[in-house]
Amino acid sequence: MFKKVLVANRGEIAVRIIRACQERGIRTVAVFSDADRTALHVRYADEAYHIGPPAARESYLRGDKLIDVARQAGADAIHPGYGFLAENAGFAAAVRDADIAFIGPSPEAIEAMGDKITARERVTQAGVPLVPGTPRHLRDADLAAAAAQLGYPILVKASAGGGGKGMRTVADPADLESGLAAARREALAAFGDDSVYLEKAIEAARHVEIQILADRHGHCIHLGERECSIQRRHQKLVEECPSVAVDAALREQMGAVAVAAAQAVNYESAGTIEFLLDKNGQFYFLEMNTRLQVEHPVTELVTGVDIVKEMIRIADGRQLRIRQEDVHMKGWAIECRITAEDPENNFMPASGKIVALREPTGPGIRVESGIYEGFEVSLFYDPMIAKLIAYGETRAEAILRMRRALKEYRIAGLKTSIPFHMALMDSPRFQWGQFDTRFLESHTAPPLAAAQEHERLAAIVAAMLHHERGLRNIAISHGVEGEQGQSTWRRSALLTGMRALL
Ligand code: MV4
Repeated sequence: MFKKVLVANRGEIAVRIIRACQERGIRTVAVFSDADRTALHVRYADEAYHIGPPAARESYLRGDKLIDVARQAGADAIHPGYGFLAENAGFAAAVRDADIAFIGPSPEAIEAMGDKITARERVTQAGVPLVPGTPRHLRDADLAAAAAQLGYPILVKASAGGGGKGMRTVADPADLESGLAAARREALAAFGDDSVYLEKAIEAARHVEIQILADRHGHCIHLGERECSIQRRHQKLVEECPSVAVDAALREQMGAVAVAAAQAVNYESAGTIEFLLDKNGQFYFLEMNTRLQVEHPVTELVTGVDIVKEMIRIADGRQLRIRQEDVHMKGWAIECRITAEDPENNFMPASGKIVALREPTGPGIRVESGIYEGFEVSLFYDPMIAKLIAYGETRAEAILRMRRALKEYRIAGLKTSIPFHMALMDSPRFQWGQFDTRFLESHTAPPLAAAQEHERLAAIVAAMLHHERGLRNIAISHGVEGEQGQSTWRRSALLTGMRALL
């Protein structure tokens, strides 16, 4: 087993990896920029090395320096965490060439999945479903014919785009010509390439992803799904495991497809296959994340698997010791990303000294934090400063514990996303699990007539009170559209209903 691991990251994820190493008896090496001299990961590691000024490209992104430090410290492995160099195939290759183990997938797998077109080709051959669409580089006349075939609404996507950039919905054939022209203009301005392609628009889609683990001996398993539809501008804010939209049969199907996708690139380590899931339970491959993800703890709590420890074992060449039939999902976990952002001011990034800090604890609560009282949060890095994860026997219990923990949480000195999460946990549509990727963007849904809503809520609460356990999800109604004018009564009725399920 490795004797010493260098953690090429900062913040909560560096702390998480250091903890896994400590438990395994592996010594740890931290690296830090000028902004992180006194950071938590530096304090927790056995040794720490300064790698440069605050700007990431001069510190945490300097692969050459990181490898030098690993050599100097005598580390036999490097864990990249997420972000920074985690999905940089060149870095993974350089680490390998330096005779240091990379705790992650091979450079070849990172490269194959990092390129959208290659990834789609490789997984299609393995039978993974993609959203029906056209090839790239068709002319407008051919695109119009293809659109008619696919059926409206369609989505125009920039060939060179990604992450939702340069995406545009066309609902009506009459708008296709102008939609294509506008999309080409935007694509040219953003990517220097006006090539676009079409996909059938998946309406009211959820973002559901499958966690996989694969060793280098050909074993690959999945650890079920995570629901990640609560996003704002493609930044996830809340994740949960399992998803209210996935039952055991769908989980088995999606899991098998995810394993096939991973095997298509001879994947090794922990990885995630992202899907769009539509209202009818059809799912479509989006992309594969070839790294440990921010939201891995929700899967850990529900499956009991320590994903970071498994990554370390796998990188050491061991065989997976968990078989698919040994993976059982029990209970429900929800994660709120605590960011230094002002939710009341368009999520404006915040910075400053943490002048007071009280982190929640108690039953079912896990906090993954990169901060302490006195720490200075800068604007140099990602705004996520901690993660709050609540576990419960049921989704309702997880939500009630999350509410309780959010109320206990005190971070003084800068604005955080905590008030946003409090409001979200009290939102009926969230509580009922009735949301998709548009949830945070849409303020357009008309509120139901008050009386109708009242009646429906009464029926829901009555049903909840009459159901004993066994209800894993509190989404027992069709849910209401919109939530403007949420009354105190409404809120307390839901809480009563949820508490009745405990
Ligand atoms: C889609 C889609 C609906 N239909 N494709 C956005 C980012 C990019 N990776 C894929 N995205 C989407 N592609 C079709 N054919 C809806 C989205 C989408 C989305 C996907 C995942 C997570 C959040 C999202 C938010 C808005 C739109």
